[in-house]
Amino acid sequence: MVAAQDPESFFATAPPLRDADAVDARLQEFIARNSNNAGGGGGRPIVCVTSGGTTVPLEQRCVRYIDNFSSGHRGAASTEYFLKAGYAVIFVHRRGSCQPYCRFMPDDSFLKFLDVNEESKVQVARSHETVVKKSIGDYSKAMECGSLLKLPFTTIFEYLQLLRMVATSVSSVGLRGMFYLAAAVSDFYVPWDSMAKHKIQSAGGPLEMRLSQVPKMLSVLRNQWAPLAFCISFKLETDSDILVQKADMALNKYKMNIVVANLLATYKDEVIIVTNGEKNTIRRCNTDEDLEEQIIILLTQKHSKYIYGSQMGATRV
Ligand code: PAZ
Repeated sequence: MVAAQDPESFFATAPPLRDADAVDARLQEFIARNSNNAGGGGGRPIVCVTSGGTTVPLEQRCVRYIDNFSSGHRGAASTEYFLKAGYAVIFVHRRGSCQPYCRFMPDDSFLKFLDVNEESKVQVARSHETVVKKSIGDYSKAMECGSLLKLPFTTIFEYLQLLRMVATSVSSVGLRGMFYLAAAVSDFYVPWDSMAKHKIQSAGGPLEMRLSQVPKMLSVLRNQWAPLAFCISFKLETDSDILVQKADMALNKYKMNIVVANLLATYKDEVIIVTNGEKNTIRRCNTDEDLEEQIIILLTQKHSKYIYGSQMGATRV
């Protein structure tokens, strides 16, 4: 493993984001529309939800890559509950990962929820009618209100460039901006300028590779890109003995407002919400429930308190 590059050289050497100008234009339009006071509504608070795992390419013309564990379910479900709570959501997600309002579709085969009727027309199977109707209704509502913007990434390079673009833009909404960083982000990577250009050949025997540390962008997010935003990061561990300690460390080192700590073995059923001086365990009672519903209720309450507290002179929750 090689020491961390500084953030500036990470960005200077990363392959530039494709269609960056078009993405930026959509983002600016989204933020302006949703933070606009016109119409007397006072605008919506804006949250950036990151979701899914980043990849680390091993070759510039990429055949092989290292991946991170994450289906994107947490980010997709959370997006739905943020929208329900009146937020505008910038959904920064891994291409092909779980999407809002599609979580209940069978993932093994779409054929399971389709039928052919007597007139040989394809229709939704009765068994899935309710869930499909509800999903389409909720999705259409979010799209009609213009309160959901989806920005896809695959690699660590794309993810961090998008995060920087969103953060520097969202900083214009100050206290009303939130970051909910549920994506599983690579800690190690191969810098673009030292990466093999073509497919690595196996004829040379075993592969030896040194990975560099990805610069710790949470500090940069907090200190430079969006200093006033309400920041929530996630901490996933496999060892329960170190989980809370690592979450506390992230809270203090990166000055996060909240860290959501979870274990690989139980992350669907239980999380610990770690704030300055407080630890709340949230559990779901049965598998039909979304743990994310409870998480978002708690976080949006804390965000409101943060806005109010900051206006009164306090800075942390
Ligand atoms: O995407 P998913 O629902 O399969 O998993 C969610 C999660 C475990 C990736 C998320 O809760 C999380 O902990 N994200 C941060 C991972 C990390 O520490 O890098």
